[in-house]
Amino acid sequence: MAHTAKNTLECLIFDVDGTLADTERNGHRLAFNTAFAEYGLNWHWDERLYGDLLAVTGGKERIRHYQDKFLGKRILSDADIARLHARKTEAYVQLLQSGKIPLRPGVKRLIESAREAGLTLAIATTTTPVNVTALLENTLGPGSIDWFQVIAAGDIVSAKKPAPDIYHLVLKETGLTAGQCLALEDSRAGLLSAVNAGVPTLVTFNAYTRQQDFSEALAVTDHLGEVDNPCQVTAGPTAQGYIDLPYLKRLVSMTFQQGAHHVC
Ligand code: XBP
Ligand code: MG
Repeated sequence: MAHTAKNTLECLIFDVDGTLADTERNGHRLAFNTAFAEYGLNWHWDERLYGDLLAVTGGKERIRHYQDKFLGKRILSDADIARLHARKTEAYVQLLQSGKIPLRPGVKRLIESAREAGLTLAIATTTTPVNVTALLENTLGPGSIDWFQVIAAGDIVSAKKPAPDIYHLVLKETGLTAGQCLALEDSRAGLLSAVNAGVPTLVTFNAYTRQQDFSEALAVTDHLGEVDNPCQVTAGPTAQGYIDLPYLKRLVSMTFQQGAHHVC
């Protein structure tokens, strides 16, 4: 017999890059360029090129893709890429420590209200684990990493987003079902990763991702909004200026306890 019970929200799963903060254009991109210059490579990823390169998730994978698809020759071995990427990570963490990359509107508010309500918090991201710690500690404060029950990040899974592996890992480690969770993502790759693990998803797009297809999302908005900085919901139920917990609970209650459907 078919299951028709509605799902109840127990956990928010946050993507990091582009969702918690606008980390790509003036964060990761600059750190890649710093590492390239230090390694004597005359590579420079401008804003536009970087937008194209974001189609590939993961920094090491992005460098490999750049030399294979854009330069058409293999200049760096995988070991060289790993060393270069380690330097990029250091440069990126330094940028975060300078405090120049703030959280996006509404992120702190939503995380704080989820904590007050006793919801589980988790992270599902492609980026390197130390980057997550540095972002959280430099925006939400020391110790904020401990607010998250699970931090699933980087090479912990072999297949990065859009593969669902990172979401499967979060579900396994929280012991929750996909329908008890809501993912917050900013990109098509992130959305596919979540929905292919069965996790209902809200998309907060940004300048790099606004044109992407988010048709599988329960709701799409330009950001989470604040009282004095209302968000614009472009798909899904309308919000009164900002996305709050009652709104997200409503979204999840629109879904039913049944198997995940797969989107390609
Ligand atoms: C984020 C990424 C990451 C960062 C770089 O994707 O693609 O690769 O750009 O991080 P998502 P690393 O937001 O979907 O998780 O260089 O540490 O890999
Ligand atoms: Mg993202």
